[in-house]
Amino acid sequence: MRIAVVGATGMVGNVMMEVLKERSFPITELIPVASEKSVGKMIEFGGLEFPVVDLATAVTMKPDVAIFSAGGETSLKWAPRFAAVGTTVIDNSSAWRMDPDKKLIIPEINGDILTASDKIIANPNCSTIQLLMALAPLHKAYGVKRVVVSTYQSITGTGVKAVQQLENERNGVSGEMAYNYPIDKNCIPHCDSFLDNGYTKEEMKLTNETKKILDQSISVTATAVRVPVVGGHSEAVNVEFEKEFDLADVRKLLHDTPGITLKDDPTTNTYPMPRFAESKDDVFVGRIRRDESQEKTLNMWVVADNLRKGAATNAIQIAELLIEKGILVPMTAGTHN
Ligand code: 2RA
Repeated sequence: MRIAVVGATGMVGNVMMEVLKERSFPITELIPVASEKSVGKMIEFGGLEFPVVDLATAVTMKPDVAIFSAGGETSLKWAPRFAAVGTTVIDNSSAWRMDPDKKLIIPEINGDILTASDKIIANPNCSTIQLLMALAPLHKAYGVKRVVVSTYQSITGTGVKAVQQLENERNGVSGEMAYNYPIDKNCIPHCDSFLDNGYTKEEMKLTNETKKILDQSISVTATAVRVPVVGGHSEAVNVEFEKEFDLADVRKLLHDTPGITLKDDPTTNTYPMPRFAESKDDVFVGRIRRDESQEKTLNMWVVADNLRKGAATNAIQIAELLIEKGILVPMTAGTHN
């Protein structure tokens, strides 16, 4: 498979390469794509070295699949150009997520709707992926009616500049600011930009993407907060169901769901934490307890590495599913030289 990684030198791009290697994705040729300043740089992959190219060059190389993590503007402009030469695009930006003609996919939840006509496929937002991985099995069993979610989002969701800002602040060094305020010893209730309704884009992604992927009837209200953490995003989730539930059944359901690891035992101080989710692909669920203030409602705590299942791994799992379904096949047989 000839695969292009667009945004190869960025934080998610690097994780994508790691995950492709870890999962032995069937690659015959890697096409690392980045901005002009990185063109020509050699990227090691599977014992070989591949030169970074720019977008225009990458399109002419006709990759079988291109996984984008290079911002919405780049996706809007270049995804259609790759699709026009036969490439299947899996895009990690928000550009195509709410496009009515594009599919928004978490393989374990709605991967079965993919068809050969899907040439641009959207990867959901990281906080949506981990939330819905926990909600999907419960929705099937009890019908989710309403979700109230507060997120505690890692600075890695913002990128290298934010990680550098925290490091500088901890070392007492001044430097470029990724945020309007210090992030060290602070929480910033502002992820992405504000909208007219008083929510941020990040908060409305949770609402809109939940409706598109799981069920239009589900009500979601979110508060997205940036915290000085690097291992992953955490979410405090309050879920009201249509039907009554038994807590033991809920725990068993989550325990038995592929892609979910239950870490839930207050007697041994067992619960998920981002520090221990880092570099793992599962979504970790714990602190499951009935909401005693309202019937048919529970609270839970959901943690995942936002760069892996929240971005790179989910995108690569989509590509793997397309291969499994016989939808994604190499455009040119044999190895690419
Ligand atoms: C964030 N989910 O955490 C967004 C983008 N990765 O900032």
